[in-house]
Amino acid sequence: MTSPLSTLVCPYCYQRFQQRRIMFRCTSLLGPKGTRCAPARDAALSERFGMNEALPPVFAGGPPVGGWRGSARCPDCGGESTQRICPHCHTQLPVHFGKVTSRLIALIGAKNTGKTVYMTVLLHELMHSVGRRFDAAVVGSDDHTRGEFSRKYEDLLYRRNMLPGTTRPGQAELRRPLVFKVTLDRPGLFGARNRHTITSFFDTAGEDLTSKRSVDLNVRYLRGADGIILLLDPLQMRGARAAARPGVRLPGMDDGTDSPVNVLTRVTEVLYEAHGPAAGRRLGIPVAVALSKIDALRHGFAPGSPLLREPPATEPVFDEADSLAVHDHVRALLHEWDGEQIDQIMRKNYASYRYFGLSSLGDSPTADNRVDPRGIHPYRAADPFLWLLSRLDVLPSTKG
Ligand SMILES: Nc1nc2c(ncn2[C@@H]2O[C@H](COP(=O)(O)OP(=O)(O)OP(=O)(O)O)[C@@H](O)[C@H]2O)c(=O)[nH]1
Ligand SMILES: [Mg+2]
Ligand SMILES: [Zn+2]
Ligand SMILES: [Zn+2]
Repeated sequence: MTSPLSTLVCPYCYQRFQQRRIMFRCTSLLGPKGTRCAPARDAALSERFGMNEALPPVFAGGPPVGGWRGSARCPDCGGESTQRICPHCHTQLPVHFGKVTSRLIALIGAKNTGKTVYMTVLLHELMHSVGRRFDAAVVGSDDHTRGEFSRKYEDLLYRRNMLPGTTRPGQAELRRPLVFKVTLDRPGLFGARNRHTITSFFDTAGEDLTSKRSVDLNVRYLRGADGIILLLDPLQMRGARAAARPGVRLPGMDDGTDSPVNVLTRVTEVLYEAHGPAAGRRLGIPVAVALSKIDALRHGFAPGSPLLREPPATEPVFDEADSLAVHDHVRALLHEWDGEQIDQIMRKNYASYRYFGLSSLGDSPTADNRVDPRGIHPYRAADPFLWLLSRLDVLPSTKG
């Protein structure tokens, strides 16, 4: 899979580089030459992620041996280092990066669609119940991810029962994706090659998607992504607002908000620019289109709707038949709530897409926008992610 020439994509900055371009960071320990390399501010990390701490210097690693180089000697102090870093942003790469598959997943959607809540709940689910079902261990793959995820995201939602504020727009450069390693415990089923997968989540600020110019900020993330989860907020669709359960807070439709169709149109343009398929060909990147906040609308669904039942949870495989039933139901809902445009755009431009309906919280937030006292009980939150993994050959699926 990986040859010395193969191109890798950094899970932090989503920029491409070749295996042999991987750099190393000195340890700053006393080296064999009797000197110690002094830490200093790293300009690349500072510019990209606003990280200004003093760190040991970086250096080129030299040609990999047999496609892989796990350590290199610092030219200044002569010390050996195993800290491999991205040549663009200088972030330390996950262990085994370049040897194991990596899947970069961009999470996009208009302002207030529920992206930040969704990312938090999805990862929490993967680390707990869903992880158990698939015999998968999901762990943060670096200190920043582990610290940031539990301190900032999980703590706020799960311990303080508060919902996050608007993700700061225009700062895509400064926000770092959260990077997790998914390890599946069933090598027989999946093939040893795909046992470990590095997944990277980039949570866009909805406001970054309101104009063509600000979408460009996210171009690199969209260009580098292997799969996309596009969240659409039904409560921002005219036809669904009237159908929402009484008492549900409807999201405001101010200047920072944009219609789901406009967001999808812009994202599609960006993807064509990034991937540039031959004229007339559709985009190959798998896109999971998910209606969020389904809890506010489920009361109106006809009995028998697949969005009223729990997804099958017995087999550790992605259930195609169940997923296709949801797909058809969501397509009908899209037509009903938002006209045919979204479905038309998807059909015309994407070779691989699937519709989902989910609720991160399971219940609508309280009047003062806190988690419902009954707690967080997500509904079908993992489905889009599991579908992407099955499309990307990480998980097996049942035939539809
Ligand atoms: N009913 C319901 N409301 C939700 C759910 N998830 C999020 N919300 C509501 O949606 C609001 C926005 O959620 P966020 O996750 O912050 O949305 P976002 O897409 O990250 O927004 P920006 O960062 O501003 O782009 C929350 O404050 C909640 O009121 C859900 O599962 N059900
Ligand atoms: Mg957000
Ligand atoms: Zn050194
Ligand atoms: Zn990078």
